[in-house]
Amino acid sequence: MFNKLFRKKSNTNEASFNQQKDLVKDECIPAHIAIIMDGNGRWAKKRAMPRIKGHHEGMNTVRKITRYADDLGVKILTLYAFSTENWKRPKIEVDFLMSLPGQFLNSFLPELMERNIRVEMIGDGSTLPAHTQKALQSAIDQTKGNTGLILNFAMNYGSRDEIVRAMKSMMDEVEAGTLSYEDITEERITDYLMTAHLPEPDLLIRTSGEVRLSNFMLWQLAYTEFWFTDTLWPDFDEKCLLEAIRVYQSRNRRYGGLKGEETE
Ligand code: V0D
Repeated sequence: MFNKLFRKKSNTNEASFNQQKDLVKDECIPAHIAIIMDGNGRWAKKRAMPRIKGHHEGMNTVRKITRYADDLGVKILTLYAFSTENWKRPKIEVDFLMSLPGQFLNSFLPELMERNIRVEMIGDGSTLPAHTQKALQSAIDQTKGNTGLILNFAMNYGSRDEIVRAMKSMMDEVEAGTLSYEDITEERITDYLMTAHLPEPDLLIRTSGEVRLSNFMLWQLAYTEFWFTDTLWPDFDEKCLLEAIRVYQSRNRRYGGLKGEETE
C-alpha cells in the first residue's frame, strides 16, 4: 500500500520520513479524517505576503494531502474550507477564497477522475457566488460515479446551523405526522445531518496551534480522536499526516485494547 508513497519525490528529510512511515500500521488507517486547515494567513504574514498568497498555498496543500490520504487508503477526507463565520472577513479576501474551488478543480479534476475520487460537500451552498456553485456542482456531478476516496468539502458550513436545520426538518415531519416523539433518537438525529451517509470521523486534525472546534462537526466528533499541531496548513506535509496517524494508532492500541501486546 505504501508503494505509491515510495514513488513520490524524496524530500530533504527522507530518513525520518521513512522512519515515520515504518511506524504507521497499514491495517489501522483511520477511515475518515477531518481537518481544520488553519494558519494560511499567518503563513503569508510571516513572509510579508498578502493573506491570499497563504490561501493559495493552502490550496496546493489540499492537493498534496488529498494524494497522500488516497495513497494511504483513507476513505473519507472532510476539509473545513469555509465556515459560516468566514463571511465576516474583508470582501476582497472572501472574493479570492471563492475563486479557489474553480482554480483547484480546473487543474485537479483530471487527477481526481484518474484516482477515482468523489467530490462531495456539506454546508449551505446556496449562498455561495454563482461561479463557485457552478464549479462545485460540476465537480460533484462529474465525480459522482467514482467509488474511491470521498473528498468532502465543508463550504459555508457551521455545525450549529446544521443542527438547527436538522431540528427544523424533524419538526416539519412531526407536524406532517410522519415522525413521532418516540422516533427522536440519536440515530435519527444523525440521519438528518448533512453527513448522514458518512461514518463519523476517526481522526480530527487542526493545524496552526489553535485548540478549539470553531463550530465544526460538533455532533459527529463525539468519539473522534483529536490531534493538534503548531504547523501552519501551507507547511503541512506527508510527514505531518503520518505523525497524526501514528499518534492515532498508538492511542487506539492503548485505549481500545485492540492490538494487544504493542507498547510504546
Ligand atoms: C483556503 C486552506 C480548496 C483553507 C485551503 C471557498 C482556506 C485553501 C478548496 C476547494 C480553500 C473547495 C471546494 C472544491 C474544491 C476545492 C477551497 C475554499 C478555501 C473556500 F470543490 N482550497 N480551498 N475552498 N482554501
